[in-house]
Amino acid sequence: MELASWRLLARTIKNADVVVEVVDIRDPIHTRSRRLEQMARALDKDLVIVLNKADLVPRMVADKWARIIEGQGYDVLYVSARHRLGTRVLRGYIKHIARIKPFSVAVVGYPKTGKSSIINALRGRKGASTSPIPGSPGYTKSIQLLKIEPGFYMIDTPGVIPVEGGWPEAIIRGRSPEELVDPVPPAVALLERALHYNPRAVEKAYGIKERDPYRILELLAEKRGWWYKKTKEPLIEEAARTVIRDYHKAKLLFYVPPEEYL
Ligand SMILES: Nc1nc2c(ncn2[C@@H]2O[C@H](COP(=O)(O)OP(=O)(O)OP(=O)(O)O)[C@@H](O)[C@H]2O)c(=O)[nH]1
Ligand SMILES: [Mg+2]
Repeated sequence: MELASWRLLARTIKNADVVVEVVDIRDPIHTRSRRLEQMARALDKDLVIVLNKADLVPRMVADKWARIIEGQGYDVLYVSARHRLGTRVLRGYIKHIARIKPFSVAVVGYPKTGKSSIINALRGRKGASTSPIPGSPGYTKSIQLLKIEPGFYMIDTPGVIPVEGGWPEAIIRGRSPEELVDPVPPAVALLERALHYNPRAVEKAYGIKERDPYRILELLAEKRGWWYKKTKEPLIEEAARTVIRDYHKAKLLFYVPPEEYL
């Protein structure tokens, strides 16, 4: 999977008038990039942090996250690109801080936070390609300039690298499941986290009541009919990749409560 290099991002930010960092509101702590934020500051650019996928959390949770990050001295808005919620406000907000015309906005952030979707929502039509799972066809591979309206341009960028951190952080930050040599440990860590934050997440997604992550993978493989041909044991690797994909598709749904941060 091709991601943006820090050098390319620095160049893109340098050439832009405003920087929008897109964050996944399900887990803002792990999908914010301090390095990107520092880069924007060092280059003296106006930065707006956009918490996306607000349709996946209760309104109160979205409000709280916005207030926490605002309290750290950032401009913050939350939106749902999918439901076009808050996108008109975002559009006005960017125009307000850009002041001059023409201007361009660099849209940056970790993979799969919804950068391309936000650009499409602001445009009112497609243009930037999108995809649900890291590395699946449709992810942004190179920077692309898109017109929102006359004099208002947005620059779509690939997800930032490196997608670092242990499990399950790297998954949450958009590491491609296809790139994992062994998807089981990250899926186990992700399931643990899911059950911790939403005890009913697994039952809702798969109709499985079990709470042991490894056992959940076995049951899911059995349910879907995934077996090793020779040994007839459940193919848990396939179940593990499914769990990871389902986090990205928000079929396996949980979010980190803002109280966690305070
Ligand atoms: N529920 C929900 N899903 C969203 C929202 N915005 C984007 N998505 C979904 O998130 C996935 C990733 O969206 P993209 O716009 O491709 O994300 P991206 O940040 O451009 O991804 P890369 O180009 O791979 O870095 C897609 O499946 C979108 O449909 C949203 O507001 N709510
Ligand atoms: Mg994209």
